[in-house]
Amino acid sequence: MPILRVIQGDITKQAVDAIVNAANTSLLGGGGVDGAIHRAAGPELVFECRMLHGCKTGDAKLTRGYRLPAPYIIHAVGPVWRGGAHGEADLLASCYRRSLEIANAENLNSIAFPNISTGIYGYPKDKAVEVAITAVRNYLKKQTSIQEVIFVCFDIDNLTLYEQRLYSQNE
Ligand code: AR6
Repeated sequence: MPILRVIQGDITKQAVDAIVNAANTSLLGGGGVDGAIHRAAGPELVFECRMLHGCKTGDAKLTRGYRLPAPYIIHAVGPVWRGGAHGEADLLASCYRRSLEIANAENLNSIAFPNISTGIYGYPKDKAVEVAITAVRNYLKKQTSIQEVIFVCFDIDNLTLYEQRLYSQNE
């Protein structure tokens, strides 16, 4: 059974096979974790992103990691929170599932996720943690190359929510 872990930190520093970016549909960079990833990966990243012609909400696309310790970046586009009745939970779950599918297709072993949509896109953190962990656990029931999934929390609120949710029901 693959390992699920939570840590507090900066996802750009993680030495895993792929880090996931919380991108927007243009894939051309932005603020938050997206800005941090583009700064750390270097200017080559946006050149590769330009060739991808954007990405739909709920989907994800792969690039190289350039100057990051991680060799790959999976750019996922989370939903903007609009009250919860606009398919937000399905779209957020789809981000996690598609990212894992892409990692598996590349035969990767380890992947690190940020807390997609819980910053600028305003998804309530307590609701997002449920969607994220459920989607990842459901995906990992299948045969997959992935051995380790790390949830990298930047803020203490998310860290606390993930620790409660993962370590109270994991064992
Ligand atoms: N490492 C890990 N997590 C981080 C880091 C980091 N270096 N920096 C921020 N976070 P956000 P969204 C956390 O706003 O809500 C961009 O402009 C942060 O605390 O980055 O999906 C894109 O281009 C929060 O928990 O992404 C889009 O336009 C989480 O990352 C839009 O923001 C996500 O916050 C996407 O909004």
